[in-house]
Amino acid sequence: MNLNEFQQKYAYRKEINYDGQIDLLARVVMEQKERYILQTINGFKPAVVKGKMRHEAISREDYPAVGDWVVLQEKDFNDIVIIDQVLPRFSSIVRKVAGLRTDAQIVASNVTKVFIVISADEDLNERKLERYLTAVWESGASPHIVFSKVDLASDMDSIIEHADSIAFGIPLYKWNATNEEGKEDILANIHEDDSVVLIGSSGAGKSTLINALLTEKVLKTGSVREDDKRGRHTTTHRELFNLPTGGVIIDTPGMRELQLWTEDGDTLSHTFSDINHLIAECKFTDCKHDTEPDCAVKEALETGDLEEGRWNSYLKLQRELAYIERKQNAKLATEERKKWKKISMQQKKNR
Ligand SMILES: Nc1nc2c(ncn2[C@@H]2O[C@H](COP(=O)(O)OP(=O)(O)OP(=O)(O)O)[C@@H](O)[C@H]2O)c(=O)[nH]1
Ligand SMILES: [Zn+2]
Repeated sequence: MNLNEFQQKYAYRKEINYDGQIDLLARVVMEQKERYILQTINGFKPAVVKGKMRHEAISREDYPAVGDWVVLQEKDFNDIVIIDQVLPRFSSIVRKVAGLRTDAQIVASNVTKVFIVISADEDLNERKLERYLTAVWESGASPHIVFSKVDLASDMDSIIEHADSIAFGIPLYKWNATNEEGKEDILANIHEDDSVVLIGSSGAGKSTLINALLTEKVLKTGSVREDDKRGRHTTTHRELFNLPTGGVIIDTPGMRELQLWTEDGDTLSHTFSDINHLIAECKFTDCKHDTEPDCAVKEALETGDLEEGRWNSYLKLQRELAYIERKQNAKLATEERKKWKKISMQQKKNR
């Protein structure tokens, strides 16, 4: 990659707040026991953090994580490069590590979109979906839902309808690995500056989907070759993959363990299926739970069956969802305008 390409690809990304030397910028594509592989302007390079960073680190979060943008210590690097600083994270997927005190391990950072993969061959598990959604909102990324195995679904329409009722306008996709139907739809929503992760139950079809998105050329079993000091080749399993159509997919071992705590109901407290059930009991389907008669929510608030605080956090989540949706719509509108501008410019040229 030459400097210009590198600059095009990385330097103008909105989440990076960096105005230093562009060729010192790199991204962490793998981490293993404080040893890192970086994607640099000169290709993939092994790296370590500078001594000062190690001495000053208080928690695991102070160390680089896969997806991090880092600044290198010096320009002319050859063997092992030194990481001088980790740029502030735009979002992070965190796994709580049980120990003497709860430590947080960042399993992926600077993620823009999380695709929640759910198998369509079984009934939708509301609580599980809500937990996943909450985990994604907490990370700072925005959720997307992929229904996999649609070839095995008995009633796809009702699953979509059901999901829509829980996931309020979050983008939904249908994916069938047997004929790759739905792939273009998903790829069209992973843009040049997106960093995407997939979460979901074991067996939901995440690996299958990742492989399909990456295409045969970049199969995720593919590894990075790097030269060590003696010029020998060593191979390492990468955890950040460039999509041929732009954007990257991050798939770390920690992501796989994430599903364990997301599926364990105790670790997340803000799930709202009880409220969804209440709302279903309101007399009017478009009840605003304000002045309407026979409002199940107001009744539950009065009797204390529903806590005020819980209702407020539900409303907050809804506002966040609405905000993201508006943002997404605005982005779509901008893209649409750009497309039309391009077309009309071309037409002028052709005149
Ligand atoms: N019929 C059908 N089978 C699928 C589809 N997608 C995945 N599978 C199968 O489902 C099984 C599990 O898929 P994986 O991609 O390994 O699932 P995973 O989510 O990566 O699972 P973990 O690695 O355990 O987290 C495999 O046997 C796949 O071949 C699909 O769209 N249709
Ligand atoms: Zn109501």
